[in-house]
Amino acid sequence: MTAFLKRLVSQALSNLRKEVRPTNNIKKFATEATIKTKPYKLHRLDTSPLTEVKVTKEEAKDYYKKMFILRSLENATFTLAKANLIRGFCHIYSGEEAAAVGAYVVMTPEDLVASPYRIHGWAYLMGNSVLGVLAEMTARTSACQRGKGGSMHMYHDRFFGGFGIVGSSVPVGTGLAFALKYKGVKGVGWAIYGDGAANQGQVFEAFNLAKLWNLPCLFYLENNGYGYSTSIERAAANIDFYTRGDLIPGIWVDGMDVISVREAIKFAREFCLEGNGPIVVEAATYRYHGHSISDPGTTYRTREEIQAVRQQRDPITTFKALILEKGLLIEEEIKSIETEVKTDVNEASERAVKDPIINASELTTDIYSECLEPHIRNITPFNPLQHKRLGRAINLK
Ligand SMILES: Cc1ncc(C[n+]2csc(CCOP(=O)(O)OP(=O)(O)O)c2C)c(N)n1
Ligand SMILES: [Mg+2]
Repeated sequence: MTAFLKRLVSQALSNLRKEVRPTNNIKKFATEATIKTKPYKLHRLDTSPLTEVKVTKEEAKDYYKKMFILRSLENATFTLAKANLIRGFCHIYSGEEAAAVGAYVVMTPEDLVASPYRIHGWAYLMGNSVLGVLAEMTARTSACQRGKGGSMHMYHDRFFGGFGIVGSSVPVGTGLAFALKYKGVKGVGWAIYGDGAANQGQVFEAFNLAKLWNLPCLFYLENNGYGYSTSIERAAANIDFYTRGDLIPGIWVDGMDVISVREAIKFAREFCLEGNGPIVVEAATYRYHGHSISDPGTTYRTREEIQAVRQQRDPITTFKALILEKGLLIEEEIKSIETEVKTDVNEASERAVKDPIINASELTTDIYSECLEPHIRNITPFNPLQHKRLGRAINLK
């Protein structure tokens, strides 16, 4: 009898244990998870960024939301441009979200950034609102630079733009690093550039000075596989861009993986701040749209290629799958982030075409920081335009 009872009790306990045994469902409520990064490639470095890291629920939520905002912002940009509500140059960043968000989350307020013209995402991350960015392109009063910059030239407190001359963000970023070192500020100067820009002469001049003067400069290459309409293989004799700083160490990172980017950039920032001088980080990413809004982007690459990246390596869907699998976020939380972002971006997008168009008098406003001449010459000498000073066209709210 006792043996029978013992068996019964042991059976009941075993059943109970089965019920509370950790299952996939329980994993869904993790507040922190260990994540393996993608392999890095190194140039002139003995140590590597971390390959296994902790990611908290809050971080996962933040990165997912930021990437989703960037994608939604660009979807809205594309729609407005196709409807001719955005005129002129317009370069879409979709596909490259992990490269920006993974890097941005490591920055500190001391860092100063210069970037190329594909900047809507960076302009948002660096402090502008979605409305400010969209309205800058539709030339409405809510624009972040009062319409003076447009798609390629957006700025913020420590964001120096937005450079349309390919490669020119590199010497400017190097200059920012010089300024930080000169002033004794513990920050890093960021020179963000593209794979096309990487072949420019000024890049190597900047590399040389940065290494010679041991500047805390992070040369951050967003390699999206293509220049204007030319693949890296057709444009560069050496496509291992992370090795092209010569004596400057470099890291190659999978730029579609937000956590790997974060770790590579974390390592690179510390490297600079520890007095080791400049470093190159190459993030291998991909752009889904054509070079600009006027390029369908399918004459020099196949639709299948784009489709394959979207399906297999998309930075947002792969991160979503990872955080769901790790239990950092559940489906409902992801849905609620997406709904909130879509609503906000839709509202911003509507306002970006409803707010008043910027007055033409702005054309002669703030051309110089000090108006030495009261008037600006017009198309004829008889009707000069008044020169006005309103102050910095940077929206710091
Ligand atoms: C000095 C200079 N040369 C050429 C151009 C024309 N141009 C505009 S974008 C571009 C390609 C740049 O490619 P990449 O650096 O890879 O940036 P991505 O467009 O891929 O972001 C070229 C050649 C320019 N704007 N400036
Ligand atoms: Mg490119």
